Amino acid sequence: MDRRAFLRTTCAGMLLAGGGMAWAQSTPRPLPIIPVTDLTGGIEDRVSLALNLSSHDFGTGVASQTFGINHDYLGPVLRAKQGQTLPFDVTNNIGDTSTIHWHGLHIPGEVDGGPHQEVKNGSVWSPDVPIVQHASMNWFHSHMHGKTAQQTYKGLAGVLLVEDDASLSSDLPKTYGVDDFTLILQDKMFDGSGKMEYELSAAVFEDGFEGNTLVVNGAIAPVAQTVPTGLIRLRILNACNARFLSLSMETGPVTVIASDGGFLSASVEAESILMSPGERYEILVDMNSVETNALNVSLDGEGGGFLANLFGGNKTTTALSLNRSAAKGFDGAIPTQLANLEPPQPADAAVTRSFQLEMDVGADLAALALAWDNYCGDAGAMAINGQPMKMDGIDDEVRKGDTEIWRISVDDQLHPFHIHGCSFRILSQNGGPPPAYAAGWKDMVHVEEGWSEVLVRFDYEATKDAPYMYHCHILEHEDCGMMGQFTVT
Ligand SMILES: [Cu+2]
Repeated sequence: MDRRAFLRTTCAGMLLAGGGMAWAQSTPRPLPIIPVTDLTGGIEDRVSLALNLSSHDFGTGVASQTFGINHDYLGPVLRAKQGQTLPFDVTNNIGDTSTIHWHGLHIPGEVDGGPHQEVKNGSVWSPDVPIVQHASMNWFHSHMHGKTAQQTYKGLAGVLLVEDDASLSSDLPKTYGVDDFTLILQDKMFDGSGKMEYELSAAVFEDGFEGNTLVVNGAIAPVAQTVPTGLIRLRILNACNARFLSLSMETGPVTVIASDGGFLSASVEAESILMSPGERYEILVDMNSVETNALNVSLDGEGGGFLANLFGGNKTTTALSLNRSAAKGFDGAIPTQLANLEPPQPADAAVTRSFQLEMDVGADLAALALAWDNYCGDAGAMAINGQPMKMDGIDDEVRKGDTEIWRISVDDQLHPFHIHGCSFRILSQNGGPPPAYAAGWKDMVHVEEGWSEVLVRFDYEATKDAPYMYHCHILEHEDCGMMGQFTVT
């Protein structure tokens, strides 16, 4: 072992009993600023997204095999404006079939990028994607049936920021990379040599794949950023395969201004916010009165391991440190009014549907599920309403423009439920009201005890050839059959 490797092992990482290496660092590295493709000023050419085989050093000193979208790991931050149509050319060169789903966009099924819109290796998918909705933080990722988990984990994901006239003229920080930052949080597993690994067993399938190292924008945490005096805006995506992350600030509350589908009616202060895989929140950090602050991550509830493995037993660790410089930045105040958001009206619902998420189906069905291209490793199949995902079956038919109540319940464990093609409002979560920061526009809802209910309306078509999906966003559960599909006509 050479000296550098020795130092890395003793200072940066620590050996774990059960195999695998948790990497952390005592000195934060700079926050990687993901390059932005800003289309808000106009679109002249087609927008190219090239899915590539690549390699990337997360900070272990060793390159890991990855997928990237125009980059060596993850994709660019796309910034577009309401009213535009995005002419994408998605070129697949990863050596395997893939898809790119636009998570959070209100778009017809035929351009949704779900498992029916396969892009074969060596070919190009060219959807024209209309941006109809208001300002919101969305993302895109692989949705290849049976392979979503491994392809997304390897790097097929990116952020798509939608702006509108109100957000562009709002009194909020919006200078990208200066006072407005996009953070993609993920957990990774690295082997002893520092290479990213992904391995599944039946036991791993139960919880989904969980790494032991926190990564921010492709760099091992903690990372640090120097910021000007004033308000700082953090747009945060939990792009973990399976980890729920509890976020808090080193100093002061978490000031939330937006959830998955757009701005809250007013900013909400919370001691911490719980983010499932797939969720997005925007927060403001006031750097007027403090010289430093930090975004901390802890693991909520059960599941153990992660933080203990990662941080020498500490329950909380720093994802991002903010250090204030003398420079003057955004000097506005935290806004009190953000968006006009009426309370949801459940009385408008014409239909109520029930979805039971199931961790385990019988052996007969599990065998069938494999034939339907679900991937469960050594585990039995998972299902919704007794049926594992079946590509050539339609589970629900929704009438376009109808308001519906969807009631989601579980037989075990905490699951994050996602619906394509819409934003919804949470009526109840685990039998009670959602936290105030989750009371605005959402496309993800937590389901643990009892049930959760959402109020949803679909305004775009999804035919039987290009249906929408609903599924658990623990990606291994999704691949293993905890998914269904529906038409909107
Ligand atoms: Cu699940």
